[in-house]
Amino acid sequence: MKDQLNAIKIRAEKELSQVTAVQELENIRVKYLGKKGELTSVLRGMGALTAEERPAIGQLANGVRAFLESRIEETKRKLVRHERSLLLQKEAIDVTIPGKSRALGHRHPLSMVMNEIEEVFLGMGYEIAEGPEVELDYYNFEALNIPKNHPSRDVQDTFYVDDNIVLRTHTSPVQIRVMESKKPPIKVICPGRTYRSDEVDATHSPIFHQVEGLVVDKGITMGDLIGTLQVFAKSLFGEKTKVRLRPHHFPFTEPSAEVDVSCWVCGGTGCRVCKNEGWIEILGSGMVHPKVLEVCGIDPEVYSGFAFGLGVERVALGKFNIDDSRLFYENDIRFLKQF
Ligand code: 2NM
Repeated sequence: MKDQLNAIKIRAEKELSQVTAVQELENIRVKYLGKKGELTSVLRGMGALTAEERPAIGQLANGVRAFLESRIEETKRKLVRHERSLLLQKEAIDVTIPGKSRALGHRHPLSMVMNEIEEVFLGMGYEIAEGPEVELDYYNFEALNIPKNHPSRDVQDTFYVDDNIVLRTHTSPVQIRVMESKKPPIKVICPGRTYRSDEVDATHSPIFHQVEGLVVDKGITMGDLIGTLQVFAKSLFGEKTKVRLRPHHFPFTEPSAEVDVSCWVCGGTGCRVCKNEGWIEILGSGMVHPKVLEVCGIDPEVYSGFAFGLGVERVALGKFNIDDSRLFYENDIRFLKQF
């Protein structure tokens, strides 16, 4: 029996030294120390020993069991530690690897120009007004004193939804809505998308953008209009910029004028950008027609006002020296990245 116990000890020790996983270790424990284990069955056979043999063998057997239990515990600790360090290695994150940088976008060049224009007028105390892009014929034409036979009403120029509804051809209908809904003093600009049935080319698009301005109060004069346009032109094109008004005709203003600014490239001496004119046309303007004030419920004997309008694409083309407005709508990142 003594030999049996020593043999078990040697075999178990050898097996323990080769264990590589916690589960294998458990199998060994069951094999030797479990209910039906080898050591257990040897101990069961102790009843057959004589009273003299029993203490020595019992001591030896307990010693083997204690030895195996402690070796199993020790091996288990080693294995757990080893398995944990493997797992940590596998899951290690190298916090020193540089992060992926995200490409940051920016505003569209048309929005940049639009925002810049808005900032100038906000600085002069204007409010921003918005309105529907699908508009009643009444607000887009009728209230603006645009007669039934006016060419801008033709289907060649305007997108009709039905007889009474159009895609707005300018943002002026927003200003009619403002004048209808509030009393002077009125100081608003109306930025937004507008629609005309134009064939697409370098300077035309069926969708484009406008900013229109409107001031109505007692005693507003052409002088106020000119001063306002001067402040605006200098802010957008530089301090040296000059403004020039040429007589013109719009149904909704009287008198009306087209507005030129001195060329922002050559300063007025003449160059390729201004086609040797020294001046570049960017705005339409005038004193709001008495009939327009009247249909909005504003007494033209008491109040007067000025209005102006500009095309955002046109200003952006000039400001950024771009030769084709189709580039604004194609969303080609190589184009947009340049601004
Ligand atoms: C322009 C030129 C001149 C204009 C007039 C009005 C309103 F509503 F007051 F009658 N809004 N915008 C106007 C005047 C627009 O754009 C070239």
